[in-house]
Amino acid sequence: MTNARIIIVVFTASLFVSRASAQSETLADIQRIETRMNQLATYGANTPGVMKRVAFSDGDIQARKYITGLMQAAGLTVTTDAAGNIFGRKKGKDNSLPYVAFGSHVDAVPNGGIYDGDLGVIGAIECIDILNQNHIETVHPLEVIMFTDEEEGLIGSRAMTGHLPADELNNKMNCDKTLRQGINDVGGNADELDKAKIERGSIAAFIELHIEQGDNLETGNTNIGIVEGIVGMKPYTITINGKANHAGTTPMKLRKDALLTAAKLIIAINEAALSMDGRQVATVGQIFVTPGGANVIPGKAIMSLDLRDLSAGKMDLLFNIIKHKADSVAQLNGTVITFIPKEVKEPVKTDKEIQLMIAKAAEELNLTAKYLPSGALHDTQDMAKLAPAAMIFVPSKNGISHSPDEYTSPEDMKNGINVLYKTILEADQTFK
Ligand code: HGY
Ligand code: MN
Ligand code: MN
Repeated sequence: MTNARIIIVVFTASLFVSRASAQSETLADIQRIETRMNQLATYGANTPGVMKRVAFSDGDIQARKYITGLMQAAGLTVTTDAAGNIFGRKKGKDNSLPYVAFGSHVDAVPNGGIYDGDLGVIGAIECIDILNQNHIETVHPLEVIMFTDEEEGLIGSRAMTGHLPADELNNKMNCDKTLRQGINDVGGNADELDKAKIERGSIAAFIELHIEQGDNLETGNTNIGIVEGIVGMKPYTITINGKANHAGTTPMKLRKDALLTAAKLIIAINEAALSMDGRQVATVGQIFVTPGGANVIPGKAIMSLDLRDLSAGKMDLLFNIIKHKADSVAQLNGTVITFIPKEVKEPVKTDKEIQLMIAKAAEELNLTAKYLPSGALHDTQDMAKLAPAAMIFVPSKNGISHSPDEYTSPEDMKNGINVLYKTILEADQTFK
């Protein structure tokens, strides 16, 4: 047989072997993913597809039990830390090495959707199942993390970084419990939060799969988002003190109407955010008015303020514009406006090396990918304080999230999980 023919035979054989091994590699199982996502979605939903699983609620506690069962069935050793974070761990060849970690959260906003966070937790467990099916033992030990109460201030991941101050434990949460009660109800120990703190170096790399919660991927017809940065957030509680009085006998010019001031301030906040170039955002999501009688001029209003941008300086500038406008509104209305700052979340750049791993994984899977920032907060921004960290996004239909209309297709979920799986393997080979 001539040399040329031998080369062709060898080349064809090697092609066959590589294609066969590629085909023999098990990847994400859409049926299993959908079954688990649909089961998880039943916990805390009073009507199908409408999520009420706020942290520490009965639905959250049921969801935690379900996820713990899936972790155990995948052969993971499951533990809960003092903040109620759940860890599913799998040994590697060298357990002296730090963990390659991945995960997300299952708590939801009131009346939210069924993909925000859930996909990252179900996807993480799916990756463990795929590793088991492929009989792969990684070099590093692996750690699936399900964080406590991501939606009300990155509670669990902040506890892991030691930034959950004890004075927050008395805060009332969406489930109507104090944070202390909630943490204790889900198996944590609010009096020993310091034990939840982990040191930099105990995790080699952290990756989170998440829905985009925006429409960049869908409008760009792109399969995968490689998150280059996560916005920071400057949250405030705004109190407005006026004077409650009779709605019928108080002349318009003598009123100190707290709700009128709030209304004008909300418009001023919106105008301030629109007045600057860039992607900064400002939101008033909550407002409480007292005394609340239809025939009583509102004496007090309390509202939330959520400022976000990739630049901390931009957020400061936006706040100063808002504060200036608030001073003139208060003066005009004879009311007093106070801004109470809450825990600031710094903007975070994700790890470039893991970004490249995500890009490589997408390419290997013949998926399109693009770099983009995250306008939503994520536990990844806390994990980035502890280890190289990055995020994988998949498309959200019409860019909708924090709403019962939130939707991500099974194909997009499968793509995201396969990219997560290959990124985990690459991180295992790369990080020491
Ligand atoms: O509010 C957020 O950005 C996130 O979804 N918790
Ligand atoms: Mn989320
Ligand atoms: Mn969310």
